[in-house]
Amino acid sequence: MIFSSIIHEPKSALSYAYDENTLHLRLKTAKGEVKEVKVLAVDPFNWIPRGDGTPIYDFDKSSVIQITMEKEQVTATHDCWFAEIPDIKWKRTKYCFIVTGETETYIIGSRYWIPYKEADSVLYNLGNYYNYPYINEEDLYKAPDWVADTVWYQVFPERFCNGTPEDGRDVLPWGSDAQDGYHKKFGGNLEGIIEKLDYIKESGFNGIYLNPIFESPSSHKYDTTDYFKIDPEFGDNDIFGRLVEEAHKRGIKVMLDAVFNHCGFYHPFWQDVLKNGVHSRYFDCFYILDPEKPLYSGELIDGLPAECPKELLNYRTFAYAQTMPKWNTGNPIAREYLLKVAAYWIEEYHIDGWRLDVSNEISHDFWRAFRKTVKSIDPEVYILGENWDNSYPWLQGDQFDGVMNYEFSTPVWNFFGTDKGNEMKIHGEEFKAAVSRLLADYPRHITKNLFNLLDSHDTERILQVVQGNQDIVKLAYVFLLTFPGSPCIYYGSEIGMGGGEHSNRQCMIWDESRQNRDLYNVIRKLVGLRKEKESFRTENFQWIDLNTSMDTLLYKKTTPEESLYVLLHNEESPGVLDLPEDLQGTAGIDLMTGNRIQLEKSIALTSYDYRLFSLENK
Ligand code: ARE
Repeated sequence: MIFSSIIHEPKSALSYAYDENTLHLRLKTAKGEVKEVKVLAVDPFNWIPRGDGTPIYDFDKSSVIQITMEKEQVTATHDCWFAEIPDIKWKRTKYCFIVTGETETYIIGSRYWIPYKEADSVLYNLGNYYNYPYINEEDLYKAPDWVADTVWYQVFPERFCNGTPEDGRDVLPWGSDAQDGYHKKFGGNLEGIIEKLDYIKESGFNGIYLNPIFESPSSHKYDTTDYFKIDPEFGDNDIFGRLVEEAHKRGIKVMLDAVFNHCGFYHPFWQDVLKNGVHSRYFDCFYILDPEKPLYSGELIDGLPAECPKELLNYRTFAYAQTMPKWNTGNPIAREYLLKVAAYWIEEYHIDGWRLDVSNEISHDFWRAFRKTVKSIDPEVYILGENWDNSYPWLQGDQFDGVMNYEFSTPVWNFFGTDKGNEMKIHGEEFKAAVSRLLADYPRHITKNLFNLLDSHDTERILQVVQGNQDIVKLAYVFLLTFPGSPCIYYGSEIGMGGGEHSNRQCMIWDESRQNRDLYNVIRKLVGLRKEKESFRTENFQWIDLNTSMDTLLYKKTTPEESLYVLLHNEESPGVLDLPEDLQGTAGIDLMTGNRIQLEKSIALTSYDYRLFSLENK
């Protein structure tokens, strides 16, 4: 048995309280090596008097629960086993694993891994059991219930819709520059978003994520001047209040972008530091490297400091952007100020979520204080981090409810992206393994609250990733909208807009004759099905092995009522696929057509084809 491959850790993604009475346990073993895993679980204080009049207590072996674990996922290297320990009413649990390989069985405990013996003294040696000491309610991860049922729409306000084109602002003609720069202004504003709320609603979205809208000199607004004021180019605070009201009337949640890692060059605290140096009361709100040196070198261009080599920077920033001085969130003045911002937009305007910019570079300590502030006002507010990597340290119930799941996006880009320019091109088996690892690396109740996306304002649009192939884009959206977690669609991608990393913020195309309405209708259908069917949303996801060399994948999502089967044929050439025997001859519904079907022995697939079947669970 390859012991070095066996992985388990209490109080991790492999051992966590699912709720106040339930423990989820996972064990990873070398792929293909283990035939069966059982978990023995017990209340560690379950002792009974020996009954011979002596004050001796024996461990009550009859209290031990024995559960055979299910093989939950298979990654590139490991089989991932899962078991749920229910009804832990006394909140304590000790446990160990009984692992059976081809020829041997071992007891896997917290201190020793020993050959299985019938001897009770070994099997019930609690000193070798793993310990989950106590399930405390206040430690539980708990996200708002509405998040898992939300399909988000990301809006980049400057480029979405100009609701007041006649107001005389100095902006470029709408859509006049396909290769738009990040600092050009086309006039998108809040009135425009209000005007398009019916479009957003009719498309099926029930949440909007707005990139920053507070006062700032740039078009992206990630360099904030005033956190309490809507940028005048976008409107004003009253118009924002109306936007939230109109969105809520339509059952649409509103999430804002909190840029708390840094502020903009013209933020008054930073301006005070530039003016008064070490004598400023805000000096320690930032990270100045050498107080004796000037704070920035070079002239101002269009009112902003030019880019300067990082060696010349005399304060910490986002990246090396001189216009983005990093907040010292450990400083009481800075912390109080930012928490006041967080509270203000919830209390005054009833927003439903905060997306946290550059969240992985701000201290856990600040985020714990942030969560306490936000949840004390409204526990239903969604806290979403912008972390680009595995984020379990932020998702243990004391900080974030979810993160932007770029860990989901990356294998999707690598699998559906074509070879051209895609140095990380992967095929079916690697894709399945990467997705399985995602599902095995987060607790199940976290997975369903992650924010899954194919693209955003920081990435190439999905159409660009797949070199303009609209059929492959459909496959990617089928996967996004049937995967566990809250999906988000980036404005314009639903109508087939493309664009690379520096041309992905174009003005929205509202002329339907220039939109890909076929793609839009497929996405709208899938969004509708997702909102209607639990099988689309459930975190119960299983790959089904197909004996094929094609990049054709089949997975199922199971609920008590039905099993959803999703087939993705990520191949340019048509193909004929033999279905697994247990599916042959079964009756179900083709969800894209609504027709009842009888599954045959094999199925003919066209280029970049897909199917969604629903089979009733008898
Ligand atoms: C602009 C240009 C950049 C240029 C930069 C120079 O777009 O090409 O290098 O100026 O200063 C905002 C604007 C950007 C602007 C930036 C700086 O939207 O247009 O860049 O400000 O002025 C990492 C961070 C992640 C960050 C991305 C951009 O981890 O937090 O980089 N994303 C947020 C916002 C951005 C915003 C900022 C931060 C700053 O979403 O829109 O930029 O407030 C890998 C790494 C990630 C990395 C990712 C993307 O996956 O793992 O850590 O994200 O690549 O680079």
